[in-house]
Amino acid sequence: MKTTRRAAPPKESRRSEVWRHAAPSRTPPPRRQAAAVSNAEIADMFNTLADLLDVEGANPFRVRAYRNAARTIAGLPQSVADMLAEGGDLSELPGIGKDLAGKIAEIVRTGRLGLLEETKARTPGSLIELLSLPSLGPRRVEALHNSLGISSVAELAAALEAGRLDGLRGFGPKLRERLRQEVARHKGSERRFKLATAEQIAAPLLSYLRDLPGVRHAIIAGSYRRRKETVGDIDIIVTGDRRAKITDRFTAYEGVEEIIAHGPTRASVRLRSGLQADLRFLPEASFGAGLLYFTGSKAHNIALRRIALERGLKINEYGVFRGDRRIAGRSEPEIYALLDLPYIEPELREDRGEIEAGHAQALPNLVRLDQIRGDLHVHTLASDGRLSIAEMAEAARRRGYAYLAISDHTHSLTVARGLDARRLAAQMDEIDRINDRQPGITLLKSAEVDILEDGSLDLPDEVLRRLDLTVCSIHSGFHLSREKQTTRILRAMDNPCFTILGHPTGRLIGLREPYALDLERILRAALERGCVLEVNAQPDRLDLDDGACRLAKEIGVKLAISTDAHDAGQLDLMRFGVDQARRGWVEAADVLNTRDLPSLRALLRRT
Ligand code: DGT
Ligand code: ZN
Ligand code: CA
Ligand code: CA
Repeated sequence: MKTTRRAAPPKESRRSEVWRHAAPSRTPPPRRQAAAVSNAEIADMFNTLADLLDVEGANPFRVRAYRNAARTIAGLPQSVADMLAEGGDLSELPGIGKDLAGKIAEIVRTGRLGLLEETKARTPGSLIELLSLPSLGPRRVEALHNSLGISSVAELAAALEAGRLDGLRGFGPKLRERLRQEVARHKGSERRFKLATAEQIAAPLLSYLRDLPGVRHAIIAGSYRRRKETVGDIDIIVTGDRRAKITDRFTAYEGVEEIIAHGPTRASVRLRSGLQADLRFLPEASFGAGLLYFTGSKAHNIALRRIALERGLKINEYGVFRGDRRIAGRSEPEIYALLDLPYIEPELREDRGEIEAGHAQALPNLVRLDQIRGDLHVHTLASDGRLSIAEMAEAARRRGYAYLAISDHTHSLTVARGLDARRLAAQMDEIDRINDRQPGITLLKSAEVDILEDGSLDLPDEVLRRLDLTVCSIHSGFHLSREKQTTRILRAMDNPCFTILGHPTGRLIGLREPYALDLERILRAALERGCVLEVNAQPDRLDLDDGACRLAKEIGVKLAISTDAHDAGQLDLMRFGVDQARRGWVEAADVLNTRDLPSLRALLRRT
C-alpha cells in the first residue's frame, strides 16, 4: 500500500489543464455510449478537486470525501458509466453518498464537473502546476506561498537556485534536492501515461472503432502492446473496407479533444484525457506487417530489417518484399518465419537478446495469466483493505484461485491500522474457522510485515512462526544509503520467518524513485536463503520491474506475482504483474504462485 501522503500525480494534474483549455463557451454535445468517461478520468477529476479545495483551506472532511471517492472509483472492476447506463445506483458504493453520486452522473453525462471548473477558475493555473510536483501537496504549496510568495514552478526553480529555501522550516536539504530534480523533470517532461490508465482510456475508443461498419481488424500496437509500464501514445492499426472512411470516423470520436493530423489512411488526435492516439489504416494484405512495424520497438524493427537485408529482402509496414514483389505481410508469424525466426511475443521485442534467442530456438515460454493459481498479498478490513476476509476469499474463489494469502499490515504501519500480535492471532483463528467451513479456496495465513530500520521484523518470531508465509516490506526510512538499505534487507532475510520481499524497490511510477539498493546482492542472498521477491502488480508500482525480473530469473530467484489488492476489483490487477514479468522473460516455473497448493507449501518451507 502507499504510505506517502497523496500528492497530485504529475500527469494527472497537467491533464487537468487540458480541460481548462477545452472551449468553455460551447455546450458539450450529448455523449455517446462509445466514448464513455473512464473511471480513471473521473478519479482524476476528484483528486484534482480535492487538491484545489485543500489549497483553498476547505473543510478537511470534504477534501477527504473526494479523495476517498477517487480511490473507490479507480479501484472498481466495472466502469461507472456502464453501471449508470444499466440503471445502477452509485450511492450504494462505499463512501459515495447522494451528492457524490450526482457528481459522478454529471461527469458521465457531460464529460465535465461544474464544481471542478468553478474551483479551477478561481485557482491560478501556476498553483495547479506546482501541485503537480510529486513532493508538493497542498500543505507545502501553502507554506511556499505564505513564506516566500512562490506561486509557480518557475518561481520555485528560481528560489531553489538562489538558495531562498535554505532554512525554510519543513524544507530540509533532502526535500530541496528532490524538488530540484522534480523541477528539472517537469521542465523537460515528456508526458507518459501508466499502462492501466492508458487502457481505461483506450478501451472505449477501441470498441467504438470495432463497432464501426466496415472495420475488420482494430488493434493497439506500440508500447501498449509490448505492455510497457508507461506509454507515450497509443498506436492503432485498422484494416477493413476502404470506402468506410475510417480515419474520418476516428477523428469524429466523441472523446477527441484536438485533431493533430488527418488524411485518408492516417490520423492523429489528442483525446480529452491528454493521451495522443495515432491511427493507421492498412490493406488487409499488410495487416501483419503494419502490426509488426508499429508494435516496435524501434530497436527490434531495426534488428529485423538487418536480417531481412542479409537475405536480400526489404521489410516495411506494408510487407516483406523481394524486389517489388510482396512475399509476406498478412500475419506476424508469416513474417518471422520468412526471417527464420519463431514468433516473438510483443513483450520481448526490445532488442534485448530476443532475436539471438529466437535463432537459437531458446526463447522463453512466457508465464500466462491463466497459469496463476492464487494471490499471496491482499489486504482486508483488518488493516486498510475494504472487504472482510470472507468477502476477499469469495472474490478469489470466483476467479478460480486455489489459494489466497491474507497479508494485512503489521502494527508499525499505524496509518494503515496495522495488526499487533493480539489482533494477528485473532485473525489467524478466524482464518482457521473460515477454512474449516471449506469455502472452496484455501486461505493462507500471512502478514505484510514491516521491515524496521535496523532490519528486524515488526512482530516477534513466535507470532510469525504461526504464519504460512510473510510478505516483508519497507514502508519507512526510504532515504537510507545504498549500503544501509541493502544490509537492512539482508538482515531481515536472515530471519527464517521471512518469505517474500514485498514491493522490493519501493518505487512509485512518476512519483517516487526506487530507494538506493544493491538489488543484485539482495537477489543472491535471497537465492541462498530460499527467499522470494514480489512482483507487485499495482499499476503505479510494478515492482520488481521488467529488468529486475529478468535479473532474478537469471540468478534463479523465484518471484511471487501479487496484486496487493485492497478490494475485490483489484484482484484483477494480476494481469499487469504478469505482463511486467513477461517483459522480464519470466516463465511459469519461475513464479511461486503458479504452483498448486502442496508444491507451494513445499517451496515456502525454508530450511
Ligand atoms: P511510446 O509511444 O513512446 O510509449 O513508444 P512506442 O514504442 O509506442 O513508440 P512510437 O509511438 O513512437 O512508435 C510506435 C512504433 O512505430 C515503434 O515502437 C516502432 C515504430 N517506429 C516508430 N518510429 C520508427 C522509426 O524511426 N524506425 C523504425 N524502424 N520503427 C519506428
Ligand atoms: Zn506495502
Ligand atoms: Ca506509442
Ligand atoms: Ca505513436
